Amino acid sequence: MTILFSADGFPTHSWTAAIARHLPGRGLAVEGRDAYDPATVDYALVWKQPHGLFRPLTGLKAVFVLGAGVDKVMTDPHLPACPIARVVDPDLTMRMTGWVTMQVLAHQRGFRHHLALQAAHRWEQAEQPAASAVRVGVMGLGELGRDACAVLARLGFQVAGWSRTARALDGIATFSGPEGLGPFLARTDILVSLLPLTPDTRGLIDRRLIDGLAHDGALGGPFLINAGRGGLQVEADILAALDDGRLAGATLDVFETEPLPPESPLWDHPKVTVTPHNAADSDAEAIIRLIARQIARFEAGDGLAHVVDSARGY
Ligand code: NDP
Ligand code: OXD
Repeated sequence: MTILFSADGFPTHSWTAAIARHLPGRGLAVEGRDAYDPATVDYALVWKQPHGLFRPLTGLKAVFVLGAGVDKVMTDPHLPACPIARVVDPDLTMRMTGWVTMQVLAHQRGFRHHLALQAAHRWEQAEQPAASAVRVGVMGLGELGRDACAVLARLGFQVAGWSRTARALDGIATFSGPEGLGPFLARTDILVSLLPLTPDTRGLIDRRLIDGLAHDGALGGPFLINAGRGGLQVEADILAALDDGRLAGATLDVFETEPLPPESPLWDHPKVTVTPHNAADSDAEAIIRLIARQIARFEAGDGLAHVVDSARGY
């Protein structure tokens, strides 16, 4: 019985320590560090695994993705037949909601402008529209999008959401499908993307989408916040819209290429805030605790929660 851990870029020590604490008495192999017999691996814990990793794992019972987004796993040409479960955890959701709320408030309250005034030693009180005058639109009404909507609505924003299938949420205007996208964008001053990357969503945040946003709102122009995946956005279109004023600003946590290359114009753009794909950081303790609960359920015959639908790709 072996647990295989394959998460390039994760601090191995804290993750293997959490595995030892929450899944004691099981064999553990770290991909790239330990030798192991592939036939003995029953569970694989992965983040951005090398494609082909699953192929020799003939006894694999389940795959646990160490994050919420599964795009890298789902594009592996040799996906196993066993269930693939992803992270849905209050710790991750809370981290994302905190980041989204911080960025929405920063745009509504003109935070970048205040930093510039401070740097210039200037005491100036710029006008700030009320939250109730600002329309936030959240793309993706899943585990993360729904929580962000609820908190933003509690702060007084006019909140709407967009999803693939129709959803009803208390106090939130909802839109769905390709036909719902136009009306959703047309009432949005601050667009928040919390979508998964799938063949349907790749490149969605492009010139056409930006032009569909509200340009008559209380903030003087629309803002974009993307914490979904970099593959959702066309960076050349975002830069062009920032430069000619069709976008008033952007906060990006995810990029077409990660790490964001040092020469990217996004780094120095005066209207752009960059964070390094850590809107919701993966906490080893919280995630391994979740996976230990999942394995206990699975071994008791209760099946896994949060299994990825391979046809939908998320
Ligand atoms: P969920 O699977 O719970 O929700 C996904 C939402 O997106 C659903 O509402 C779904 O619609 C909607 N959706 C999917 N495809 C489409 C489409 N073609 N058109 C319209 N809506 C669509 O995911 P989570 O909320 O848990 O996570 C969302 C994403 O956030 C992850 O996939 C990941 O990429 C990203 N993420 C980023 C992190 C970061 O640190 N930057 C951290 C964690 C996650 P429906 O409701 O109809 O199914
Ligand atoms: C992600 C995550 O999907 O960190 O990006 O969970």
